[in-house]
Order: sequence, then C-alpha cells, then structure tokens
Amino acid sequence: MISKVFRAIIMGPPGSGKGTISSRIVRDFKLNHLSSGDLLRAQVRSQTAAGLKAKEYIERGALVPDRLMVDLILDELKGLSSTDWLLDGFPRTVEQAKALADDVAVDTVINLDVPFDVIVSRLEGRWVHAASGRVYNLEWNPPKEQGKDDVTGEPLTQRDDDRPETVLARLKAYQEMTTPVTDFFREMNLLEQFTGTESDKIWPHVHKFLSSKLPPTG
Ligand code: G5P
Ligand code: MG
Repeated sequence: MISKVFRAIIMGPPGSGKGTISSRIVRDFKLNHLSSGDLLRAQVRSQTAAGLKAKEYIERGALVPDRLMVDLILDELKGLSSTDWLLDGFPRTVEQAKALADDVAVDTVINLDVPFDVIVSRLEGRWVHAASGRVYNLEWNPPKEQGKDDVTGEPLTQRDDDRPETVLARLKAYQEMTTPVTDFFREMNLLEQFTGTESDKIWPHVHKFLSSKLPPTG
C-alpha cells in the first residue's frame, strides 16, 4: 500500500461543530488537529505581536487580516509537513484558500452545513478548556464536574466572542467572506457537504466518508 500523507480541512459557520467533530476525527483517525481560532487565542494569551494585532478583530467578530493569518498557518503547517493533518477554521477567505492551495495539496474539505438559527443558542452555552481547545455545552455535553475540564480538572472559561452581538457579526463575516470559499473548493472537486442540525447525526456520515479515504486507527 502506498503511504501518503492525508490533508483535510473542516469548514462551517461559527458554532457549526467544527471543534466537536474534529475531536472525534482525531480520536478515530489520529490526524493532527490545527484550529486557526485556538492558535490565535494562544497567541493572544501569550501577547505575541500577531496576538496583539489579532485581538481587536476577534473581539468584534471580524476576520483577522489575510496576510497575518496566512503567515501564521503556513508556518505551523511546515512543522506538520510529514504528518496527516486536519485544518479547522482556515481558509476563511478566497485569498487564504488560494495561498494554501499554492503551498500544499489538500485531499478533502469537509463542510458542515448547519443552519444559522440553531447556532446562537449553542454558543451562549459553550464553555471551553482554553489550553486544549476542548469544548463543552451546558445543555448538550456538560463537563462531568461543573466548570472543570474532564481531562485536566482545570477551570473552564467562556470565549469573549461568544456574546450574542459578536456571534451575529461572526455569522455575517462567514456569510460574506467564507461562503465563496466553499464554491472555490467545490470547483476543485474537493468539497464534501454534511447537512444537519445535530453533531451526533452528522458524525456517522463524516466517519463513513473518512473511512473510505483512510482506515480508522481506533
Ligand atoms: P474560530 O475559533 O475558528 P468559529 O467562529 O469558526 O471560531 P467556533 O465558534 O469555534 O467557530 P465550532 O468549532 O464550529 O465553533 O463549533 P464547536 O465549538 O464544536 O461547537 C459550538 C458549541 O456547540 C459547543 O458548545 C458544542 O459543545 C456545542 N454543540 C456541538 N454540536 C452540538 C449539537 O449537535 N447540539 C447542541 N445543542 N450543541 C452542540 O474563530 C474565532 C475567531 O478567530 C478569527 C476570527 O476573528 C474568528 O471570528 N479567525 C480568523 N480570522 C481570519 N481568518 C481565519 N482563517 C481565522 N480563523 C479564526
Ligand atoms: Mg472551533
């Protein structure tokens, strides 16, 4: 069997379940998960030059400028060049998609098509473990112990950009800037669309699709 690295992208509106589905993909297929949002938030916490610049955009639910994003992500991907990876939240503009396509060959793009009306309430109830990116929802998948991460026991926090007015700005940015990216990948015959309102119903379809591309490891 020819051994080749596998490169996947997961896309979808804010709150569509990219992080949730990614953690299941990582569990079953052992891809390296790189989330652009988690990476940015780590840069903000460490107060790097990129983090300081990105902060004001993230806080108002706007997209961080392309140049900064492309440099940050392509640099991270260099470190993962010999591994299978899953990129979550990048690219988000056609400019970013072109820069990525010029640099690496992507095998597939998983697009989570979740209606906007179910998203806002999900994000109000989201709590995260910032260091790992693990996500919880008070109603849907609460932590075992209230306010604490299941794995480390560390405190959970809420994201600043999950306030309802910021969520609306993020959805608008998605509609305007990221929907054209799905067309870009569709034209390249790379887009696999998964439509639904519940991650548990979407997940078996994603699992089946990925199993046809690479064997599950666990
Ligand atoms: P992020 O961090 O990439 P978003 O907005 O794309 O942020 P987000 O909010 O991280 O996406 P998600 O990962 O798609 O959402 O969703 P999730 O965390 O798995 O699930 C959301 C919530 O719903 C959780 O509480 C989960 O438990 C719950 N949930 C999941 N499934 C279900 C279900 O079936 N039912 C229910 N009831 N609940 C469920 O980007 C953040 C910011 O960073 C910048 C931008 O400023 C962006 O706004 N940024 C970029 N800027 C420019 N270019 C880029 N490439 C950028 N990437 C990030
Ligand atoms: Mg996420």
